[in-house]
Amino acid sequence: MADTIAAISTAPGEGGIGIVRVSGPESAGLMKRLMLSCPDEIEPRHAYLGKIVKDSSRSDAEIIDEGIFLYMKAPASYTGEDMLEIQGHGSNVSLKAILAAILDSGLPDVRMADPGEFTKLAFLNGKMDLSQAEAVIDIIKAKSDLSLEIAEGQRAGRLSENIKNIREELLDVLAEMAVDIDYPDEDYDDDSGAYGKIIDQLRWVHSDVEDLLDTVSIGRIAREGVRAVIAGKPNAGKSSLMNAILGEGRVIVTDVPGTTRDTVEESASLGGVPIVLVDTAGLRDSDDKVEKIGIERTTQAIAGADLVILVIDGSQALDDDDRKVLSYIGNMSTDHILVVINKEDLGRSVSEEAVLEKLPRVRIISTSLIGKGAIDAAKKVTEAIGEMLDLGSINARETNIVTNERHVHLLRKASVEIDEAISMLQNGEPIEVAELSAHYAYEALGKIIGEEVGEEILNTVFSKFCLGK
Ligand SMILES: Nc1nc2c(ncn2[C@@H]2O[C@H](COP(=O)(O)OP(=O)(O)OP(=O)(O)O)[C@@H](O)[C@H]2O)c(=O)[nH]1
Ligand SMILES: [Mg+2]
Repeated sequence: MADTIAAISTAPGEGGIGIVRVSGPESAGLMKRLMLSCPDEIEPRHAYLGKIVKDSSRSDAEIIDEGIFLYMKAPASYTGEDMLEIQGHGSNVSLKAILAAILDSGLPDVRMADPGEFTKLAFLNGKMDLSQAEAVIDIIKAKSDLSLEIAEGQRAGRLSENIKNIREELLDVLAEMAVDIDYPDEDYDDDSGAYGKIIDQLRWVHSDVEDLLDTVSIGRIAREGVRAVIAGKPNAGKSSLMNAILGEGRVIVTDVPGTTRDTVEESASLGGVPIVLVDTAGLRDSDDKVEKIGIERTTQAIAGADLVILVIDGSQALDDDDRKVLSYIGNMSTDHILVVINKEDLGRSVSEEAVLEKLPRVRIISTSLIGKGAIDAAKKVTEAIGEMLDLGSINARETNIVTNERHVHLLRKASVEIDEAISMLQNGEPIEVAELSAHYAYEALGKIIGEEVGEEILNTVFSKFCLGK
């Protein structure tokens, strides 16, 4: 018989309510043991209010808490097994006491759940496929509206459906290839050359896989956020800009050039899209030991940026330091550069033309980050970032966006194998080898939804879960 597993499912700490969850054949038995005056016939999905005790069979049963008992009968439950939820007050002490009462109940094979074990059971019992199970942890860990939207679509099975459709197309091609292997003499191909039709079909499948792979960069943004690095000469107003966007005095601002000596990271949301803002030490030639290290960190941050916001003090004509910074940024690989000509309130000594001369094709805005101007400036900058990265076009409600590293890896594998199958057929290699490649692609796609995955992969996937889910 299967084990009965139990865990505290709500987050540790104080809360209005807290939930202990149980799954397995002893669920009903545990309800009878822990609920004072529990009815003999328990109605599934009925909320019973009752006293929670260690052992209801004792006349002097000590009351731990009062709460709601909810019993769900297999297969109509999250895990597909019998389940019990005990909802008590959100106190660490009482929840631990309830869990201890379950584990010490003496009922057979009752044990503590492993992290993610409830969801693993749901997968093993066919309640959801693997990509849906993975979406459950993405929902729990979502840090922005966008990542939540993507995860919810995946949980609802939208990615799975997409993958299943691609696999079906591929299965059709595999069947045709098998016919060709079995009856090589039958010339049923059209005139477009041997295997013309099969090659066309494989191309369709390939482009479907590539469509999904095209979403990976947005997926990474949803997961990790856009990395926007604020760079520029000392005293240009970088930290002022960071504070303006965050709407708080997060970093120190002074009129001393070289105030910021280290990179400072902070997360924010741009219309639901996560963004990681990085304030940096001002770029200039320096002999100061600490400042030099800071500048080294600035250059590293710039190298890893999705977008660089270059802040220039517009009240003073460009000097050699400015020109150095402009050339430096101009040599970077990213085309996402936003130039902010700051200190507009002090008059304008830097023209857009002078900037464009060094940095053609960049977007330029001018700001004043002092006083009330800061709110306007922050708005201008965030709007420009949104437009530059085309964040408004992300439609996570209707399209699948691939965020999971495991899925990315498997999609890439499928793409490579299909590509290989196509070239083999084009080069007149035996169809058997091409079929093998197509078959590997089919397998790789299957692994996304959890077909043909081994215990090891399951363990890696579910070990990322928290206890009680
Ligand atoms: N007049 C005016 N002053 C500004 C503006 N933006 C920033 N300042 C001032 O310029 C000085 C430097 O601002 P910071 O934000 O610390 O500049 P920074 O680029 O972070 O400087 P470092 O950390 O030294 O590299 C401060 O005294 C700010 O108040 C602006 O738009 N107008
Ligand atoms: Mg600063």
